[in-house]
Amino acid sequence: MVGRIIKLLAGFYFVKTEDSVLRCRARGKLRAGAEQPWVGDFVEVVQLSDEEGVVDKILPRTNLLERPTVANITQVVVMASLVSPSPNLSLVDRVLVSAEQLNLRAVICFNKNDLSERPDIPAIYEPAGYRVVAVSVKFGEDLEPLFAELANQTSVLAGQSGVGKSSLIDRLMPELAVRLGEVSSKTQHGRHTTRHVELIYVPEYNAFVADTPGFSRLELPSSVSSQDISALFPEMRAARARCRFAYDCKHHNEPGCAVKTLVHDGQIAIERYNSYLTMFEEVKQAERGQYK
Ligand SMILES: Nc1nc2c(ncn2[C@@H]2O[C@H](COP(=O)(O)OP(=O)(O)OP(=O)(O)O)[C@@H](O)[C@H]2O)c(=O)[nH]1
Ligand SMILES: [Mg+2]
Ligand SMILES: [Zn+2]
Repeated sequence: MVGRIIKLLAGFYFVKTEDSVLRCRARGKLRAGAEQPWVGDFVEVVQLSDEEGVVDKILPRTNLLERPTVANITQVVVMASLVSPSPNLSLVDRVLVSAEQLNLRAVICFNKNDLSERPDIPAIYEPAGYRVVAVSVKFGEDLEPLFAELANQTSVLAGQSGVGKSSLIDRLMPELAVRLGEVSSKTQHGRHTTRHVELIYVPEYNAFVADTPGFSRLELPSSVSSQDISALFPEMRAARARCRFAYDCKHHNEPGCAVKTLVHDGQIAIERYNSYLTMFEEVKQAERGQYK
């Protein structure tokens, strides 16, 4: 029978089939490299008992997000908090670039709106066309537009530790009673910080949503090149063709740069432009290293 892997824990795959969740081992041939099953994979399982089975085959994947590692997703929900931890926009931009590289939709969710309202922050992302929501998960404020974005999708919640990813799952499925923790002032981690990727099915919205462990650093995918990186910023993508040096323009100090004109006119946020420059330099460095 066919099912979907919703959790990977201590070598066991938890596979949701139509009427139960089976605890499975994977066949030996499925344990390494591209053949390794991941959370989100649709698989063929052979049922052994009411609770157990064996993963026999991975069905073809549409995609595999590297970090957090989840297969067959349709969108990434980048989560950040407005306070405690303070928003790490560089991390937000990295997650967005990784999503663009896989051609995935992205939604940005700024949480803890109850502690501080920052109308300036969502505005940074609007020229790019991203859907941005500011919410308070804890007090249930402004969640409806976010839930509407989750409906009929397989979403991955991605972001720093303590931003409220598990709290959001808890709001979606109170009966699951996900364990949450206070953010420790020392480590900024929740006391019940999430350690495993878990895909949760929310029948009310016909939505799969993956809760994931927080992270504070993110390498760009190795497939991103310095020449292409500006195409992964949607608000820069179209302008590139109008630069005097077209696709050779680095949008740095070149004359006749259409991207810089948009930054100057406020149609590309300066924060996003600076993120672009930082990532460009980083990718360029890596490329130099490769050709030495
Ligand atoms: N004030 C406020 N606190 C919130 C809000 N949402 C979540 N929190 C608190 O933030 C802390 C961390 O929340 P979690 O949901 O565990 O964060 P997480 O993103 O899952 O963290 P990791 O699992 O470590 O990646 C908890 O103490 C929550 O109660 C909110 O909207 N407002
Ligand atoms: Mg969590
Ligand atoms: Zn340019």
